[in-house]
Amino acid sequence: MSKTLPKDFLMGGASAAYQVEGATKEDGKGRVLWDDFLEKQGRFSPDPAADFYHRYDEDLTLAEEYGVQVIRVSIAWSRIFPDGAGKVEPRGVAYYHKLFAACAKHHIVPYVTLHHFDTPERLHELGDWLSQEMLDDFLAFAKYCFKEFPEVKYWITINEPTSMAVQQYTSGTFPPAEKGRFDKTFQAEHNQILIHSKIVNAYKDMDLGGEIGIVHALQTVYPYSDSAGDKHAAALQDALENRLYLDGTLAGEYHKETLDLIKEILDANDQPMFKYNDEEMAEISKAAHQLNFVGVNNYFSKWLREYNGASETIHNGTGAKGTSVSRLHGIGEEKKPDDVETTDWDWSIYPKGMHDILMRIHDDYPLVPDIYVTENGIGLKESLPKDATSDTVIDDPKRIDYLKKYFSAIADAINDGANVKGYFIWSLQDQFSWTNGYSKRYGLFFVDFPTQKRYVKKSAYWFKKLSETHEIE
Ligand code: BGP
Repeated sequence: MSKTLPKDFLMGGASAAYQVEGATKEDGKGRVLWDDFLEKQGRFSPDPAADFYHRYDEDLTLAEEYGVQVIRVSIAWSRIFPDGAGKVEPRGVAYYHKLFAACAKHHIVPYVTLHHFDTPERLHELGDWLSQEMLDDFLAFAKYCFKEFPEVKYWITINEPTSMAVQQYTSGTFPPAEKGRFDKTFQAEHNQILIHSKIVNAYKDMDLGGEIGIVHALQTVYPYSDSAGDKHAAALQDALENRLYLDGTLAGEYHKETLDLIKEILDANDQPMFKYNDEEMAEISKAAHQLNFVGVNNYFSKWLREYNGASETIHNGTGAKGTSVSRLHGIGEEKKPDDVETTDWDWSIYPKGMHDILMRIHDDYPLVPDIYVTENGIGLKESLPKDATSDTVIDDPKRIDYLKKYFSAIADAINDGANVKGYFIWSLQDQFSWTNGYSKRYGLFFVDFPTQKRYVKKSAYWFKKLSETHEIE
């Protein structure tokens, strides 16, 4: 018998401003941390992306037609405040009002992220999440948005604080591309938890009647074997990637065991503990008690084994299967079991990891009322057939298979008690990927980037049926 989702389960599509909008130099938009970084790298450009800045209505029309009820979009901070603070750019403000009006026209509810990896350049240069000015300006930007966009009823403070900090200061895949700086990673993590909390508390004080949450990258971590060394390596990796955030944002405190694991990582690397104080922890606790929802981004799981060498990370940014390496001094080494299937980008396909992370939130972090899966999906190498016509449907059986398995795991978690309210596929349409450019496609809708023409994928038909019947077939 097929599994079912609850009748009021929301079906959605996800996006992020820098990955879909394009138009990075249009209508007074300010520069962000990625502009210089990508120009210097010379591998790919954030323009045109999916040209959502001009084609949002076309995408929302498709979304509505294919059963999408909710959508994740982010506001590009530098479209509103080109310099991060100070002068407001009215054309940026007008764009988002138009976008939200179009969502309403298409009966799609926007869940709006305030920061999705796109720090304005000036603030990035001051130290990004490590700079007090950045934190102050982000709070001011958030309050501005709450007042300016009352049509938005669902806000997300920060997308994936962990992956931002880890990729900026541990693996070096995001600008400023530093490696092995666990001290900066944890400080940036704490600073994001703190400013997220201040924003949640400010939003609740404004009493605007909407909901506010945060989105975490939560990749489930398992020990490679039952050995004590592998189990401990998994616990350390989990503290780095999941646990500090979950503790801070969902429990409102850092548990002693979490702090001990973090200190162990920092000691092994001769780096100091991150700074936090009682006043900050009171703010964090207050926010955790009034947070409406947590968003879970889960794509893959990790297996860790004991490792005592130097740090070495190699990112598979091209889809050359088997090229990624992650060995972190003071933590452990990633090693997937042979029987776990992987994508071309070495991401494991492991739906049980989705079930387990949803249950962990349900079991260990009971304060948070609602859970959404805010990102999940599979990146594939897809191309347009040579003889394509405007009616061509792109065949993507691997995506349908992936979605079936992950939705089934979500249905199991709901049956086991997790309050999962909805699901946002990554991604609504094909988009630009931060470290993989245009070759890793995730969308329900294929975008031919040179012409910007959209083609429907078979997975969109599957998604529509699920949205209508709530039966996973
Ligand atoms: C998440 C981000 C998204 C998106 C996604 C896919 O971490 O929130 O912005 O990029 O991952 O990742 P990638 O583009 O690296 O395949």
